[in-house]
Amino acid sequence: MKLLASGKVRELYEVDAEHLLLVASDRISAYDVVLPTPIPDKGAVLTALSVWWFERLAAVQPHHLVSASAGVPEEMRGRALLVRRLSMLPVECVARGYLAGSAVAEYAETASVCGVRLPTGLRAGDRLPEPIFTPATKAEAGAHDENLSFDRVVATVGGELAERLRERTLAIYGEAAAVADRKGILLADTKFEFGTRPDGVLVLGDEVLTPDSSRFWPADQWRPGGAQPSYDKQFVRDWLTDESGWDRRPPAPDLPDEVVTATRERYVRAYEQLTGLSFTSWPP
Ligand code: Q0Z
Repeated sequence: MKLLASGKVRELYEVDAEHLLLVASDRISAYDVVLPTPIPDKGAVLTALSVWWFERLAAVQPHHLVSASAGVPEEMRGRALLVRRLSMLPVECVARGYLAGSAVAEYAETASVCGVRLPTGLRAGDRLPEPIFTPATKAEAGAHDENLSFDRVVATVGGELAERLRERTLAIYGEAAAVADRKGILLADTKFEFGTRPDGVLVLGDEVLTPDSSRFWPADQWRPGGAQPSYDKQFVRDWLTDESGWDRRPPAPDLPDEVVTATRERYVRAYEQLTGLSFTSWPP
């Protein structure tokens, strides 16, 4: 199969003119660096989560998923999705319900994020008065995504499509955040990518609502006023900053077995807590 693209932790292959294979690896990144130690089953857990969300959200939004079983090569089973090939829109569609990540610094400087005015006095980790659409560019490999004003999205894809992207992003976020809430998980923010089918229908693509595309916070540990513990990567970050002596320049050190095992557990628990399913039943 022809490799079309590779990211830090996943690959995209061409299957035929209408289909692609989206393959998630067990690689993990922290502080922008891919670590030398894989987390067993991470790719499968993220793939399983994406499938669960696509199926759960299908009534709200058409998606690109075709199959996680038929048409997936044996050696990739469980961590690859056969998807419909789309014409992707060059905008990362981010929804935020809480103040975190790149929004914290932008808010500190401008009292707004991507041109959306926010009340003064918010702290990192605070819930926003209502969820906001904060689009970003898709940066080239190695670079960081750059936040965009809504006007820049209009200039890129046109007014009608820009409005639809904002409306769809906030609708999907609202649905997903309500589902996560009921499971004791706050969906602080999430990133979607959309594309269009040849018939013009707007379709949700890529991976969705995974820990790599979203911030999940355990609701019972939410303490606004600073950075929140990450559901999945906190053991890795804590060990890298407090124990390893690493200076944050590549290469990163190998992770100890206890950190690997605890982190795998966190990914599996996130899947099981959100879906109510046992990960031992994956792949289908
Ligand atoms: C996704 C990405 C990477 C994995 C393009 N259904 C689709 N049709 C056309 N293109 C895409 C999709 Cl999902 C598409 N990406 C992001 C990059 C590894 C996914 F390097 N890029």
